[in-house]
Amino acid sequence: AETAPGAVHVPDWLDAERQRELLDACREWARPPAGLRTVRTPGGGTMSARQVCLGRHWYPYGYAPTAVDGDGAPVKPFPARLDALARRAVTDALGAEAVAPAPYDIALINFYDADARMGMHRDADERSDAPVVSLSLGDTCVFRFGNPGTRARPYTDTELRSGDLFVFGGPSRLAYHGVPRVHPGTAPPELGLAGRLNITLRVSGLQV
Ligand code: MD5
Ligand code: FE
Repeated sequence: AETAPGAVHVPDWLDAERQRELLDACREWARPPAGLRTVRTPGGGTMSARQVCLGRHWYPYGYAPTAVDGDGAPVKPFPARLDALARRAVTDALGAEAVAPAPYDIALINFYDADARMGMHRDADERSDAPVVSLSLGDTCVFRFGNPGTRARPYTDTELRSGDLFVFGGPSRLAYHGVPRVHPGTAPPELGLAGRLNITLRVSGLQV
């Protein structure tokens, strides 16, 4: 369903087996070295969602080829199969003509516990207008979508559940958005995940 022009929510895009595979992979990526980290913002705060990056570290606000928070280990590589997954996602949500020519090369994986939130922000650190692909696992959250160009209301709140795909392209690529709330204990029991995980796949537009 189209939430706004270019912003398409596809519930249940990943079946139970694909969710399990992606969760297992996320658990591997979350292990040190260069595993799960707390992101420190330039203002001296910390993000409540913890993060793992593949391809490049997100160093608020920008991308760095080396580790910047945490243990100093080099960032893990971005696997080619995530590029294939992102292209399938964009094709399913927006159509083949929306698929970027450049390969997807960055994954930001956010881990939300019951109290984690993400404030309203825009994702403007990529030098590419390729759609951002978002995959959710575990607990249901409230995803808040703002307006392209302004932080102001009205917002559109949508629940994102385990297995859901959201693609942000076109005029929605630079829209304000956030995660005001996670609903604890709502993950599919067979997944065995307490909390929420979100995987975003992105085209950096940067030289390697
Ligand atoms: C999340 N992550 O649920 C969200 C899903 C982040 C972040 O916001 O920056 O890691 S991605 C939502 C997103 C990405 C790019 C554009 C837009 C939304 N948008 O224009 O609404 O952890
Ligand atoms: Fe974002």
